[in-house]
Amino acid sequence: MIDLYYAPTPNGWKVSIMLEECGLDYTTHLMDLAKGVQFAPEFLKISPNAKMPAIVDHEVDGGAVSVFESGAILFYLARKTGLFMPPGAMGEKNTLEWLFWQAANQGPMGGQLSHFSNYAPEGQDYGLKRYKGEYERNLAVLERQLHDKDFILGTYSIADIICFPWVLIARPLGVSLDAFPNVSAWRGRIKERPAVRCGVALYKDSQNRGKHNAQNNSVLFNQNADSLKQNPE
Ligand SMILES: N[C@@H](CCC(=O)N[C@@H](CS)C(=O)NCC(=O)O)C(=O)O
Repeated sequence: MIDLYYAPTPNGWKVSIMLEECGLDYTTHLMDLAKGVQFAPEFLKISPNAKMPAIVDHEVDGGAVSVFESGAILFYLARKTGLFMPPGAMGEKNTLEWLFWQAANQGPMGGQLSHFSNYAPEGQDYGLKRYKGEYERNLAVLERQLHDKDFILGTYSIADIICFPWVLIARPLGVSLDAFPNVSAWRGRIKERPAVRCGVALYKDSQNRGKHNAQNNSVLFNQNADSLKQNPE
């Protein structure tokens, strides 16, 4: 059994999709991020960055294993199951490149674009323009990668699973995929997979959708070092 610490966001979907794709048994712990449950000392032992997704795998010889950061979780689960990663050292290397790319580029830029378009006070034109440009730049990277293949590494893998959720929400972020036909077709192929539909539907009713924003929630939107200092070991 795997414990999944989750909220229904693109970063959460990466892991719910993977668990569904692998057919693994899991128990979902829905996290109310707007209330600050991510800073609870028990959760920080699992996820020291105070963010979901995270998992605890209880099916390991010698005790439970916790994993934080979506890219690390997908890699761990691909290794555990032997699924959704091309074989061999080169397959692993190729996969890691895209996991790191997503976690260091597409994810943070998409996250900032989401912040400025959905949650920041009005009138943040520079932030909005910068992160829309960066989000689109990352779409262009994917567009080039997909010009001669159906999936990022040729066959469906955790490289696709990690990148898909931030492309799924392009329209709510105010970005059209018309200029990215390869990405648009890839998105459509992945969206139809039954496991992907299940993963994205998990606790859909609990999505934030702009309800909590920078003006009415100081837990999620005004964090600083003190957010973590309040809960020392
Ligand atoms: N790089 C992290 C990003 C995780 C992340 O940003 N999670 C957000 C929700 S999408 C979170 O837990 N936010 C709570 C907070 O910022 O306090 C990953 O890919 O796992």
